[in-house]
Amino acid sequence: MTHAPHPDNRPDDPASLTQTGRMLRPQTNGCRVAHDLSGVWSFRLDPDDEGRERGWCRGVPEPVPAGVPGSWNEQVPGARDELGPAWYERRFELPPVGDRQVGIRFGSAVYAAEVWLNGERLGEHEGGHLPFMLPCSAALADGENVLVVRVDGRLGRDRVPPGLVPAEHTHGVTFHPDVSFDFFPFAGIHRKVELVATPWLGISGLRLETVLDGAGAALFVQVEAGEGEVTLALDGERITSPHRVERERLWCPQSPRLHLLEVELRRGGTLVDRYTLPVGLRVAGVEGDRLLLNGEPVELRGFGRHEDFPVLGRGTAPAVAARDLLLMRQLGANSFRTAHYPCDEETLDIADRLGLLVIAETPAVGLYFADEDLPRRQELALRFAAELIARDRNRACVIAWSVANEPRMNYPGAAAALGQLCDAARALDGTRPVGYATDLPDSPGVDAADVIFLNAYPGWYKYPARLETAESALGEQLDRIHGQHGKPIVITEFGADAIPGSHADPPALWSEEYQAELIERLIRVAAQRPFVAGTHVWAFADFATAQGTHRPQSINFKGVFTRERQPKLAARRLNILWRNHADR
Ligand code: GCB
Repeated sequence: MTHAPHPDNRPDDPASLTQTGRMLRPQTNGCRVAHDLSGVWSFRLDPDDEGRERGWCRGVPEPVPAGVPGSWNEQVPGARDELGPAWYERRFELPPVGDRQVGIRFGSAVYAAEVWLNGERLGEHEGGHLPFMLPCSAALADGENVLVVRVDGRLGRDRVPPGLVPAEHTHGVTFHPDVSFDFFPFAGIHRKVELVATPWLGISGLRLETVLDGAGAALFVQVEAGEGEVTLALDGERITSPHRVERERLWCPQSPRLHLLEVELRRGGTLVDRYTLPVGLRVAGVEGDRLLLNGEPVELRGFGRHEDFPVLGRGTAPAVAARDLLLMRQLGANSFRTAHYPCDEETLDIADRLGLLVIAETPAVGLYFADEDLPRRQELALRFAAELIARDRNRACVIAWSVANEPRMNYPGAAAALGQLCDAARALDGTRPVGYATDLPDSPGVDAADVIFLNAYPGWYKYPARLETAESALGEQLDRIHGQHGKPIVITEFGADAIPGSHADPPALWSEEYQAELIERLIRVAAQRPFVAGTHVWAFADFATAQGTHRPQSINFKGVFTRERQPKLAARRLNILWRNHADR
């Protein structure tokens, strides 16, 4: 265990708080305050981008009310296709923070945010779906405070995920707004905003690692903190690092045990800081062509899941996350992928509690490798992977990183760029397998992954309406990939659109029967192959897309549940297939 002062952790160093915010999620206890600023904010679109010039950073004129968290697109009438910039304002009285360093932490603002407090610029952050903290002690007023945020959700080739991408680097479909990915580019403040007060020179970082060790495991705890004495307790008992635990105490889908880790920092006998964390102890890895959990082969059964719900857009709500993950468990699923970006932290809290195994994906969907702006996109993809790993590295539920989804491989630099992303993730966290979801498993670059995440649509985009051909095509593809690489394969996407209420006998494209039948047949093909370590149906629920002629009602209907979370036939079918698994 180390508890040397973190070099960045100096009272007047803004970087220290930013770093702390990334690594330690806010909490309220006797030493720390996390004051939730969610609620009704003031909002105004700024399509001409004149707000800066007009001084809106001191207060937004003629606003409308808007809920945070939430996207503005389905919330504010008329704003559906507007991607900003837009301005948000929230006034608050300073809660009793005492003599602590204070920052404002955003769970996610899509795509870029610039923040002012009482007219003073606090900073900015690029990239959605990942938290950032801006120190604000010096700008705080004792009474009322005016927090203003400019959010820019516009698309660009120099952003990740990229937008306005030339057609030769997309799947060849045209959307409005002009995205190269298949989900609506919702914009806004999508997750909690918190005013966070932490002790000066307190606990700034925590890193956990569980290692199998004979009949049990050893938990290593590394604490970064200011000067002083650090103590650890697990479930109320003092421990030191490494700490041995028996096998029955390990976390797994059948038994998602969480233990309460308490870290305390004392100076001269006085308690200075305290941080608590529910932790699951488990080990994820790959051996040969098997994916392992706690040293045993594990099979992932589940879905790709978007954060998407009517009116909220991509704004998160714990009730929606709880319903989704409870439904997954009820069906017999044990896993999901956070497609195509990191999911909300409260969703991961639920996954930890329910024993769901998560493939955590970065926002790097639709990467392409043409020269224009390439260094910028790669820099962002690397940065976002690092931010994701910093946020989620101590999570039991997260068992693998996916560093991209369906990168276009038609440029010579593609394989090297993917290799660099995988290596970077492994260098930051050597405790989990790394991969990227690909629809092009025969391209160079695949070897950079520890697990092959395969997106495949036989029976839909390929061989539509031909169920038997779809089965044999998937079988051949799996055997070929396995023969070439000898690695475990998780089928991270397969499925078919089913318009809710559309029925056909015999099964036909777009009907609930066809979707159910195709999913069942392909799962059976995978089940015959022990090197297939998982099947994730695309998708858990229907979700909004941009407008395009191939997306009726601007919805991707590959959900097993509707967008409102009502079951289609496929849900029943999956339940029959999955209900007898021991780790339900
Ligand atoms: C894919 C993409 C996913 C799409 C899906 C589809 O391969 O990864 O984002 O939504 O196909 O339904 O076309």
